[in-house]
Amino acid sequence: MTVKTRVSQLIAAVSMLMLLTACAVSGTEGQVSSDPATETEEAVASDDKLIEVGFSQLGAESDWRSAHTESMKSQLTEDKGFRLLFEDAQQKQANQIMAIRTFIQQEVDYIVLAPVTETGWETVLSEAKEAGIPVILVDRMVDVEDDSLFTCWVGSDFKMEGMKATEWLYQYTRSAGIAPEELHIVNIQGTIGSSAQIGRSQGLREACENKGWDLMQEISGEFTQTRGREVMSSMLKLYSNLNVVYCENDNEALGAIEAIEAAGKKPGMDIRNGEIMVLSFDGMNPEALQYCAEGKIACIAECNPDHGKRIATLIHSLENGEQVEKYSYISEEIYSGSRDVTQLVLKGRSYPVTFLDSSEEGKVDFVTGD
Ligand code: GZL
Repeated sequence: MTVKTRVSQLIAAVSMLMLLTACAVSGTEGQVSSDPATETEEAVASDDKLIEVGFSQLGAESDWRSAHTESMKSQLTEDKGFRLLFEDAQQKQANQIMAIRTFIQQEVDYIVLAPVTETGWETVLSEAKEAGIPVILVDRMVDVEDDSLFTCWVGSDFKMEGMKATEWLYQYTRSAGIAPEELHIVNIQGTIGSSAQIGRSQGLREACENKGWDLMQEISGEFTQTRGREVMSSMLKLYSNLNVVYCENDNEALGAIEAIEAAGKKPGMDIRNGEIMVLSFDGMNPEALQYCAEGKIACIAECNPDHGKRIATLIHSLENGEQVEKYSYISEEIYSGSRDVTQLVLKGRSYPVTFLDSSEEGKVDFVTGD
């Protein structure tokens, strides 16, 4: 190999090295950059098009929560114009507050918060407001004096969910000729202080007050199957006359059913013959839906986790300078395997019951009443 050849090879290698270095610096690997400055501006410009959203999700405690996270992640995507920064707080408010402060330091365009409980948010939401970052609440609510601390909220009417479940119980027991004083109820509550627990518990308390039902005890199952099983086991030991358990989500209901069966009792609709009626919320867990179709769970008040599309639309509207609704309620059904109750009328509005059929093992058909 002549010296000349080696030199020309060396020059070619050095030139390629310089070219690659120029590309790597401007962040445009693989594209030949004629002018690094222009490339950088273009690179920054394309990044600028993405709306940066910091989302503090409260945890991963239930099937509903997993579905909710999936709904948000499937909509806040780059092809829809978003860069999503996701933080799971493992059901600890301190972790959510830390996440929000990090989002503020990162100067995100929007903060989305699914608050684990309603109180204790004034300080950190004021910091976001001072930083000029709009906060959108999703799922649960915060209890603040100044509602300018959040731009808008998307979620469920939890008290209405409780009213649906208890109205279904009232209609069912009336059609079965079961007197109000025959019902002896325990409430396995969700995370104490969360909007879902507050609303659902309120719905039950008012129904017991108005209908003359015996509400023997309220105790938190923390929205988990394990805790639901543990507290139900204790309730069965405490109350021999327990015949209705109101579970504030499906995971607790599955746990309660495990405890009922472990105690040699039967979950079902025939409370006159010793069965224990299970009421539940969410409708996201396949096993719970199957149980509802079979009558092991008497009814499920749906809680719709599909907030992602609504949140994405709200953010795009805000980006366009449009006014948005402060509160957006998501529509929800009531499910049962029993056809004894076909519709509920609450606050002047009719809610048809959606019947669940389990024609083949593991498959549930949703049959709308109308
Ligand atoms: C309801 C949501 C509740 C669900 C539970 O919107 O906050 O939290 O009902 C979940 O399953 O854990």
